[in-house]
Amino acid sequence: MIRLFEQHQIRKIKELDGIWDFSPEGDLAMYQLPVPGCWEQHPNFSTYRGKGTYRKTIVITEPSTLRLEFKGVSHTAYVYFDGELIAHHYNAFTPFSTIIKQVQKGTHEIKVLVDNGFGEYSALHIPNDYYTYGGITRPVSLACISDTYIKQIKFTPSFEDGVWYGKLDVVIHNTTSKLGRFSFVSTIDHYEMSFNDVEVLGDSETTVTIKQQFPDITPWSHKNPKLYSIHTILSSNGNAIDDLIERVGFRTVNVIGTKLQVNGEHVFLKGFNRHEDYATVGCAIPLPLMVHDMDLMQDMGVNALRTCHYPNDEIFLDLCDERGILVWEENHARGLLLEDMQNPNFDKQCEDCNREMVENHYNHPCVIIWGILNECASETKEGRLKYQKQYEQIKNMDTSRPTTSATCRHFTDISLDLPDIVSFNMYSGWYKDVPVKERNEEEIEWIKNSGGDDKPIIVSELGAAAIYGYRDRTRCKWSEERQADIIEENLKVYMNDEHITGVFVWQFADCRVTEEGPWFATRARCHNNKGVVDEYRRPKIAYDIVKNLFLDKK
Ligand code: ADA
Repeated sequence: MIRLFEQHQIRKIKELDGIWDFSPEGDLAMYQLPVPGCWEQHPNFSTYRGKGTYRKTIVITEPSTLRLEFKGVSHTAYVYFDGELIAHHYNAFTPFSTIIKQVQKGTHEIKVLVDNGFGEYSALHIPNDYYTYGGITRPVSLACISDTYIKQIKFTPSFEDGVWYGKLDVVIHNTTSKLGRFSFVSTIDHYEMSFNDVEVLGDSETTVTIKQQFPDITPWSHKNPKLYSIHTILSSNGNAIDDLIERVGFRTVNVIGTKLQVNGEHVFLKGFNRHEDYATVGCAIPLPLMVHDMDLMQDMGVNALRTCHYPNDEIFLDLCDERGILVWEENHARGLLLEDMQNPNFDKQCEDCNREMVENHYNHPCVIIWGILNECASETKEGRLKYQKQYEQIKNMDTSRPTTSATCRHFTDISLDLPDIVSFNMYSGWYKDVPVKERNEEEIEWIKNSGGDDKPIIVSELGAAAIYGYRDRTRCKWSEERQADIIEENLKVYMNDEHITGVFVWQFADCRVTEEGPWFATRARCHNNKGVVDEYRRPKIAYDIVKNLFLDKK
């Protein structure tokens, strides 16, 4: 499944989910692995870090132009079509696609060389407090497209002088060498947005922008997540040649002083940090387990989610759109020191991730905040310049959403003036036995005097670890009782502080961490054990503590 809704009625598309042949580097043995899937779920590869090759043959029934899209390959992919390299992509958490022209009728081979290794060539996937899995971990689709097709549409809602507007950008890609003239019609509810004469030069893209009023639509909100399908049909000489269906919502997100507003109303975000990680399937979480996670989080009374620390599978964002969950989606980075940020590949790999994240997830009404660079070197001058460059890149792509970054550079951060919202990670009671309330007051005072004054403030992480099933009446650290106590004390302080507009518990579920690097020493079971449920989604005592506090907070 690519999305929770059909995206085409004219374009012929099929999903390449299923069983692919797989062989690890240097091994002639052939395995059959599921796609999407992590190779770690096979007992021979549960800790395999390196390269492997996936293969699948396809049959094309007539000469075609093909569009091959991967929603996620972890973490580096080299894609070959009949032995010819047609695409390369770095980063497990963003999609990529490629056009294959003049494909003849017959049988063809798709081969994907996948690498989840660590090294200087990978600035973002590094040994870390989460696991970098290996495989074609998100869905794959193959479409037969017309030589000129709809590359993407972007829909930007706005509310001006009491009326809803929609700005539509339609990107048309002409893969032929000749200039072409086209028209398109986009329908959304009973409204039409059309353009009758679009000229697209050969081998180029043209973007057409239309803005119009939508007087009687229903806004999208947490309480009433009203979605609209927008169906765009591209025509040439009066014949429909391609189409694209997207789902959108009419909502605005604004920062007004210290307040975060959705549709002009102040919101207090109550949510979890959720890694894409599940005991038996790794990061390739299928829909039923995504829904299970969502049901558990909503049972605990969330209205928000932070996609720590990378862009999520778009199916999960579809689910957030449908359930009215307010999402802080962030680029891929966790805890990179300045020396990590000085990796020669860092800037480009971040730039690519930012672009792919915003371009592909732009239309989701659930995404209300773009986050970057969790706990990276924002206390350094060189690091600040990198933060500044990435905030600017994101704002150049999207001015409709505020930005933020979760810092842990307490009292030393020199970048708090850059984002729209200031966010900090705080583990009072776990890493440091400090009084939560007093420590929070110190933090807020420092933020206000360090560039964060008159901005909304979010506690982007708070929590403690507990080993599932470890009960101890001494309530010692690592017991479920102590985790519940620490989370309870922290939530009570932050949810009753007028300076704070949101909290994200770290974390929803226990997740696997890498054995490489220092993490094994402080991460029993090679897991980050700060979930309120374990990796099998078995609830700890903290589950009901969070549930009671979130449900009580109106
Ligand atoms: C940091 C980091 C998280 C996780 C957490 C922890 O705040 O952002 O990814 O590592 O600490 O568990 O200590």
